[in-house]
Amino acid sequence: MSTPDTRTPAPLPLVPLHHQRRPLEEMRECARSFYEEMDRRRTTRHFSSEPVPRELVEYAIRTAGTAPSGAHQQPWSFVAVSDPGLKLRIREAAEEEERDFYRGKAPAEWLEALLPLGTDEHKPHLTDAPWVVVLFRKLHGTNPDGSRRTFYYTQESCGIAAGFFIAAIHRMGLVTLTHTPSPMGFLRELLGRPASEKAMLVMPVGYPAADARVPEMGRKPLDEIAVWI
Ligand code: IYR
Repeated sequence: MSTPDTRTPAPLPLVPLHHQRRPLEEMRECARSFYEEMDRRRTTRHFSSEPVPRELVEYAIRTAGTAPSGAHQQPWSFVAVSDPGLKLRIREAAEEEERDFYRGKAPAEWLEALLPLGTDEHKPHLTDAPWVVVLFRKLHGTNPDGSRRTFYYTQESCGIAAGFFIAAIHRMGLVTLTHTPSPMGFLRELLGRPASEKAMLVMPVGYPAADARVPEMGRKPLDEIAVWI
């Protein structure tokens, strides 16, 4: 008798789905109130330095970790930084990259697109915010024998997880911002991540500053973003 090949994965056992069916009226109310809550979310660059308990950031990361991912490979690491010295080093390195970006490296069209938002190379939120959470995308995994394991749809998976994270932060009454210093290679080194991971988003997390401001702008209405066929 041949021994079974333990490397061949078997389908997982199926368990009942826990699904709470709601009356239609309640569904309407949930749909509306969730939309309205998410529509109140704004990206501000003005953070308070008031501390935020680690437990809250843990819940946002737990929530992000509930995101669907390619082949359920969960190709993400969330590195939460509160150490002031490390936040300062992240800020200094990000501002150095951003200086080059804003002073010539970026194509004119890109800088023009950013003008209405008023962004520049100064990133005080990276030291003002009590937490800076860096989302790393796992480019691949490792098999038990040490060989490389391909991960699928890592960009999509991490994008969805980031969305969950942002929604969780908003829902608990905090603010965050998706900062994308470019290039981001310095983060892997500063935060001691392996070569198999690539920094994707830098998200300061905290309370908004008392005088926080946001650009006056709206969102596209439904008929501009939805197509019904
Ligand atoms: N990475 C730069 C530039 C930037 C790019 C986009 I697209 C934005 O929506 C905002 C900023 C920065 O973080 O400032």
